Amino acid sequence: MYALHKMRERGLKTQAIEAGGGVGGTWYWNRYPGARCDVMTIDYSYSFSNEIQQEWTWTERFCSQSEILEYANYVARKLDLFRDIKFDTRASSVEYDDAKRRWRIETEQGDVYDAKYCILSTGPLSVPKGVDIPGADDFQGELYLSARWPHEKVELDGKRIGVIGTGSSGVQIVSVVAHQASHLHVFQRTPSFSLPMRNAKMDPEYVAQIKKHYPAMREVTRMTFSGGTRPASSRPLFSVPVDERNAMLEEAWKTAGHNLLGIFSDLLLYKEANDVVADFVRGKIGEIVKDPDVAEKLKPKSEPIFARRPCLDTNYYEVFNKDNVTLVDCLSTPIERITPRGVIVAGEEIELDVIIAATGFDALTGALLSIDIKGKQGASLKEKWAEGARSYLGMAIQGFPNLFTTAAVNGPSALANFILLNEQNVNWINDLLDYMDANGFDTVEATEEAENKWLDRIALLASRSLMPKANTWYTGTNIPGKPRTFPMYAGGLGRYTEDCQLVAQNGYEGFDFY
Ligand code: N01
Repeated sequence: MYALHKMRERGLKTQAIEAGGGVGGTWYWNRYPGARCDVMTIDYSYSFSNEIQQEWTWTERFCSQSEILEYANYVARKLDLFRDIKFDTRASSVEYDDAKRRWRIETEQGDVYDAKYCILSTGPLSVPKGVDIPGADDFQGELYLSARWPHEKVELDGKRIGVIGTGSSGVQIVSVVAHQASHLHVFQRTPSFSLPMRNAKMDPEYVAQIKKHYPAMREVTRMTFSGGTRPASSRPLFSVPVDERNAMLEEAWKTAGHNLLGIFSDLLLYKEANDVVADFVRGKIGEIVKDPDVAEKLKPKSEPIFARRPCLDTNYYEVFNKDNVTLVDCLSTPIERITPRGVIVAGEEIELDVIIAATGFDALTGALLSIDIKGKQGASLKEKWAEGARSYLGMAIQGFPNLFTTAAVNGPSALANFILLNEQNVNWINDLLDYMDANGFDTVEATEEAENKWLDRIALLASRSLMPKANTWYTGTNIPGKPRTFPMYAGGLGRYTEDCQLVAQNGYEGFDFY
């Protein structure tokens, strides 16, 4: 949406193509019960227009999907974006014409567009993995994918429900549908670390403070690691005396679980420090869940905490104390198959009226590779990325001139506040186009050398982090056959922004212009 606005502002003729039936992306598709953002709304909102940030008022600290979708629609109306967006339209191929030096974009609906520049803002989590369990098509009850939740109301009250998957989506769904189902079976393969969200209504005085100081606050947050107001510390965990450290952990748990990530500096760098926080959270699970056997199964043990994206919940662990909730440990007893009536585990059929699959996404590269993208001399992106994504700054790809990606795989992507990252990317691309106009260039292309150096930088940053150690959508291991890589920039939004600024200051080094 911001790319469309910015490109229109510079006087270009623009056309946006959108697969969904409305704006909002993730928040258009993921309408499942309990869907809510795990970044605070004062951060997860546009900063480029002070008018927008003054006019709009969030009602909660962490907002619901419906409110974020409302916000997206408000921004689209405010900027008059709708007239340039073609909805229900999915790009099928994007091909470079070497002779014309233009992009030919075809859609599944049969449209053909011809463009000098093409910006791909397809998102890191937009291609659902689906249900890769035998028999899924035979199920005669209702089967819903969290990421393709129906627009009409789904009646869940009093039904026998099974939720498959316990990542962020599954955890949010379970926390809500446990109170609706006659019985809920939670099919958990790898347990997630989930932290208390401590959501709350926004206090009007607080809102007034934020609005008064918003522009200055944004200047600071866009140069932080996460791109938000979450605390960050320079203190390594073991530098803090044990009593003080424990008090800090307790305080974070009590006030806002996501603060646990920021109160020490080395949790993603040093396994022993990470273990202390992981043990603390495992201890909390043990305190909350009354049945020790269930508690033990809910405790994540295979990955460092925060190496997978942590979930934020409202009373997730608490629902396992309810008589109508059963945890099925799919690590010891995997789902064998789905039948017309339910799910078979350990040779026994669990009868269900509704199955909700929150099984994740072909993340980071999935959406780009679902389009047949061909660059110079017909070279295909799929082939170029066969061993993993390769781009420069996460915004430009060698061999694909005048094609840009935003908040994409080789940038901070889903590790940063997605809205501010998108703004940074779009502004940077806009400045690059200014530079081209000022110097009479028509075409820009990343060099292979720049791409290699950038990938070395990503690898170096990743090598210092515990994140690549986990099996997760970060590393692509959730999709069978996908190469295992850690393709995101792990240095934080602020440092990434500085890297991009340096490239611009050095005359857009790493790019060829012609
Ligand atoms: O997906 P996931 P998600 N049988 O990949 C399980 C963002 N997000 O949609 O780990 C049984 O994390 C799988 O098990 P395993 C956020 O960035 C944000 O929940 O492969 N289980 C795992 O438990 C998040 O990280 C928000 O062993 C199967 C689960 O399905 C990202 O989206 C809310 C299975 C998938 O978890 C993705 O989250 C929601 C099978 N065959 C999402 N296949 C907020 O802002 C998969 N699983 C709060």
